[in-house]
Amino acid sequence: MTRSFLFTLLLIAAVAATVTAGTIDGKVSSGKSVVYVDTIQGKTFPAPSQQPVMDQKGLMFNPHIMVVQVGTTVEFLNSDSVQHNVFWPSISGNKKLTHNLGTWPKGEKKAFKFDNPGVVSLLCNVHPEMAGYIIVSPTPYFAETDASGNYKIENVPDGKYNVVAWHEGMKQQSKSVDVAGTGKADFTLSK
Ligand SMILES: [Cu+2]
Repeated sequence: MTRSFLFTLLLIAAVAATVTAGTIDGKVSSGKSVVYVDTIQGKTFPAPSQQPVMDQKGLMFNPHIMVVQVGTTVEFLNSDSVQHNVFWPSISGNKKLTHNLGTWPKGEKKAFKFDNPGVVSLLCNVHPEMAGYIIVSPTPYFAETDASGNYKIENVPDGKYNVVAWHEGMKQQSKSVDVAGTGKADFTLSK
């Protein structure tokens, strides 16, 4: 490797670090929520290679709420000794995106790739009391709040974005945020 090539690499790394250094933070009312940057016009993102696991354990979806980037493949695992089913009636109310993954026994899993952003309401037709959520974010810029509602979205390039806050059982809310190094958005959600 020549010295000038190395220098160019360092320069590229430095510029990249500067460009991706931004954050959006704030607070959402009422407990655990999900906050994400909505679709950015003319921008797509490569599908993540990570495959998170949505477990069914103790007759519950675990985690109860999961947030992933669009294009993510989620593995649905059954850790109980009873059979579980996984289906969703819609994604963000769009019934055309309904899907039934089937029913399977302990230790087996099935994968599904989420190519449509939105709120996936997970249900099990064996146990009507079971419910979970996968929030499919259109961008890689998302975060879950802590229990008191604080969140921080990292690595957001400078720009103007619509930021969405979602909470189970509440009306989701969208706000315009300018990020110049940092951006801030607080949300008060209601039913
Ligand atoms: Cu079940």
